[in-house]
Amino acid sequence: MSTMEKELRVGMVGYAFMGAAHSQAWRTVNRVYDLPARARMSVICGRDESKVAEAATRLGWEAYTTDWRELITRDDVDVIDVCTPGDSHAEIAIAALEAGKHVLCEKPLANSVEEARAMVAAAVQAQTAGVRSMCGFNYRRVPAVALMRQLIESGRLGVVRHVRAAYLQDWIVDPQFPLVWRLQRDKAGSGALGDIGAHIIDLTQFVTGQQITGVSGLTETFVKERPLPSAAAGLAALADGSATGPVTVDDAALFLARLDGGAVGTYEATRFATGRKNAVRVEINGSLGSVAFDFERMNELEFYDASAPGTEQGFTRILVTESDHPYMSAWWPPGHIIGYEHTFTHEMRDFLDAVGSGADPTPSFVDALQVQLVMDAVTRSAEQGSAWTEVAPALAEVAA
Ligand code: SOE
Repeated sequence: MSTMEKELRVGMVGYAFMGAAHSQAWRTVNRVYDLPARARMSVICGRDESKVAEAATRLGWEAYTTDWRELITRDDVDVIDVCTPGDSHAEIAIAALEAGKHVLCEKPLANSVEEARAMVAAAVQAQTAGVRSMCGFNYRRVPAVALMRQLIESGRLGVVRHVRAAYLQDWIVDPQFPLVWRLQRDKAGSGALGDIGAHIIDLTQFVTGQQITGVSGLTETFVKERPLPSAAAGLAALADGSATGPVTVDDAALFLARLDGGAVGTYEATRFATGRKNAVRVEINGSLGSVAFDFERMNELEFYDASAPGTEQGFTRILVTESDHPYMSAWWPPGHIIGYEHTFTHEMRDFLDAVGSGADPTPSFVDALQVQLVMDAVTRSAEQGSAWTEVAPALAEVAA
């Protein structure tokens, strides 16, 4: 480590899918990017001691603990990385910020606007002492998505008129898929809306630079009762023979939107798009051109330039693997494509670059509160027969 580099000792809470994705990124980031700070994988935290001990070895952490409250007090930890289900984001992140730790919190920021507001307040207070915070919207870090933002920001699309976004999955189409935490409101806050709708709300606001100001929403739960996960099922079956439980979140959320730069939007987040595994699809139409993206072809961006000669017009396929494309200088020669896990390495790059430079990383907790406010408006609209529902800007709340 050069003398210029700061060492940031990371404590990560959680070791499931996001814990594994973040661990891969912490292991890799300082080996592929030159940054003002170096991450040290100090401690991983989880409730089950045998599982977190195994995860520490498998994922490359120096130590483990089963007590996050002890973790945030340790003098040998500088950063808390929150990779838990949404029902513990606020409690852990606020306590860590108050203990003077930089915080990276997985999306969505919280399970409610109230929790998100409290997290923003803690982040704003901590910032006065140079303590930084970021919400982990990794799809901003897909090189093709970052290129989309560059093209729009540089005016290549002209005036943005249409935002069209869908996040399509199908992992719970089978009614026998068990009632996991993502299907329980008290754990996840919402269903497809918060889990995957949050991504396309953040992504489209990021690439267009516009914020959603109003929505008309519709949600649906197609399968309303599911088998309990094996452990719980065993107990329930013994108790009263009912080894099933109610799904308390949306399976699909759709909404219309207006954005503050004049664009109109259509959004769809569903876990019932049979055959679509992780299709984050975005198309932006402007007065001078369009861009279109599908995460299932994440190294490609379709670009339509209306200023091209009529005889040459058509969507071109940009292979986003040149070294001067966003993030790509760290990787391989052109055409040697990258994957989902690289977006987390890019996320840690941006986090370490900011924190190591004494700057605030983005997206901030305020940016994430904005996403939370949109989702809350979609839910309220859906409860009121898809009534048009305004979205107050998060920044106004913070400034107030
Ligand atoms: C499940 O829908 C999930 O793992 C999301 O929680 C992630 O944010 C997304 O990147 C992949 O799908």
